[in-house]
Amino acid sequence: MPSLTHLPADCTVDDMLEVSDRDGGLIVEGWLHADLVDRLNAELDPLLAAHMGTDSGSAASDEFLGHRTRRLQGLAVKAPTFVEILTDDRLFGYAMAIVGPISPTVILNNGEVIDIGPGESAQPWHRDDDAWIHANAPAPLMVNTIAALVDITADMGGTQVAPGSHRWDDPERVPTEAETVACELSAGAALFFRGDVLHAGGANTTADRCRRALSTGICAGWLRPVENSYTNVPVAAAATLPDRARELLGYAFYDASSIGGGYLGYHDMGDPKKLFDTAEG
Ligand SMILES: O=C(O)CCC(=O)C(=O)O
Repeated sequence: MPSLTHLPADCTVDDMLEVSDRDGGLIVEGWLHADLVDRLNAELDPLLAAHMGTDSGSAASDEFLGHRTRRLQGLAVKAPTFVEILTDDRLFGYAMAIVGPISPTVILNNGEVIDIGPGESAQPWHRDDDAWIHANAPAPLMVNTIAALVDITADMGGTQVAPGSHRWDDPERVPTEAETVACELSAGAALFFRGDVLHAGGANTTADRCRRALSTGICAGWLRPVENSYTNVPVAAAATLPDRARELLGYAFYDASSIGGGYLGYHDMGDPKKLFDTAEG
């Protein structure tokens, strides 16, 4: 049976890249400290309790997202502890190393709590990169992480992964059960994977346990992300955040002139960072 490599909490980005290149994904134990997980969960508890279900306006999208799955975005506003995760050096380093060959900067694709409830069925196998079907780039368009906010067992809907599927020639190939792993994660551990790896949220066959996890996806700076951070985290909220968080939320100019590319994301013909200039600065 295939497996994913577990790296210790103090692993380096280079350690992660070595495994990621071979398998497409890996697990970092203890990526989030227990106190951070506790703080984030305390912020999320009332939001998830009040959750009304997903109504995206598209039946196909709702089916994909899951009728028994509670999802939350806009976390930099709703659950400020998320900003500590968003600005993590290793997440940034992993994303830049993998997406950097096709983009000088990266932005947040999605910061999303995914709470898979009892009775939820498994998602279809997919690659995150397939959100942008015509991009056809020579490197992954994004990386994703699924961090466990509770202890996650396979029967709660642990993420299913097909290790090595980033190297498959046939884009239509569907993994057999023998080619897949259902990730079991201790609270605080995180699955890291490239956007070209086949994966899916698993079925939750338990009677009463929710699989609470945080997906933090980072994509090329020139893409339209899954999450609309400008509406979810408007300017006034972004103004309170650290520089890296703002940049990852898209409040930064994209300049690819050094690699023969163009300029994107002007605010009023300038760098959106000017929005945050202080009178003194
Ligand atoms: O929840 C998971 O484990 C994976 C979710 C996922 O792949 C998605 O929603 O696109």
